[in-house]
Amino acid sequence: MSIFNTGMNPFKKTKVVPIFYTITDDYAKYVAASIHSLMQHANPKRHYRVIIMYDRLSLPNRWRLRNMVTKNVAIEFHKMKYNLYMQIIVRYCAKRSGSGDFFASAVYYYRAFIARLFPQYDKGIYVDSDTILMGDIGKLYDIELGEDVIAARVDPKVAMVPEFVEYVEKALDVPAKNYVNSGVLLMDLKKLRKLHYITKMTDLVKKDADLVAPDQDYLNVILKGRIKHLNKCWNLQPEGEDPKGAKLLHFNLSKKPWFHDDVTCGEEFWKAARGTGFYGDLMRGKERYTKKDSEKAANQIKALIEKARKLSKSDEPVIKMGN
Ligand SMILES: [Mn+2]
Repeated sequence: MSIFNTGMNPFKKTKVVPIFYTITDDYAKYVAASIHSLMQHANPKRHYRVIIMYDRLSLPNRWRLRNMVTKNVAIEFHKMKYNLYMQIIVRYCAKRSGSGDFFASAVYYYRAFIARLFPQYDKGIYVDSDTILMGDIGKLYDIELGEDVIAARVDPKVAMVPEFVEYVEKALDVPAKNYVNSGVLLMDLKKLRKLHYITKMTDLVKKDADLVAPDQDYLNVILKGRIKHLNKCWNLQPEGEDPKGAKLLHFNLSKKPWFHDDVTCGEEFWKAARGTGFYGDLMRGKERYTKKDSEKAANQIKALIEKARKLSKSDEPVIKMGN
């Protein structure tokens, strides 16, 4: 039978699906669970490549992660270099950290470099480490972006907190109904390159504005009007949402299942973690987690809300795209 009468493009399906994670040593044990869940739901007929962008990831941890490789899911590492763009970001992060702002860490910005650092790919997926796959990530990759530059889910945490709604609308000039969460991104890397995304972002970073979720705020401002909205099943945040039909769980801005017992869908995390070499580390981490740590995490979220409240008082947007 000819390949031309199957109604499908036979070449498209054989394309490797690139999935990017960005981590430091602290995240290795969580990303292992996410990658394991990805492997368990991968289509055996397709090929996937997990690319871990990192800084300060020990050799033993790289070994342990690399050992997870399967027949159709490759694992690669990419060490971040401190080029001029990174220097701008690191300087900004150093200045902003210590203000209860746990987002002011350079690792959050690595996803912005994917298009520039990986010219061999035209399309790619970025996934946060605090996630568990419940379906085949290849299906996310197959979503057509059309004219849009990326696809992401409208951030459900924003609608839950009036201070956040006010913040994104006033301080960022982005309608709350359009503001997306950057924890799961389907990216047209060609378009991001053409846009010079990284230059645009560092130009904004240089303005040194105080922000609630910097990398995510920049993404929303720079790509305003050019973001396709993903179905919530691809970034389902179990705390306060019905997890039925979820293809990807994201433990975003909530109690983490690796620290707490009473987390919705927490068992899915532990199920995935059990198949990795990090299970013992995770158990020990949970045992060591104290009430004080838990209070600290809750206070960080409170501090973010307070910051959002303050910043939304400004008459002008806090950041704007320069002309
Ligand atoms: Mn996250």
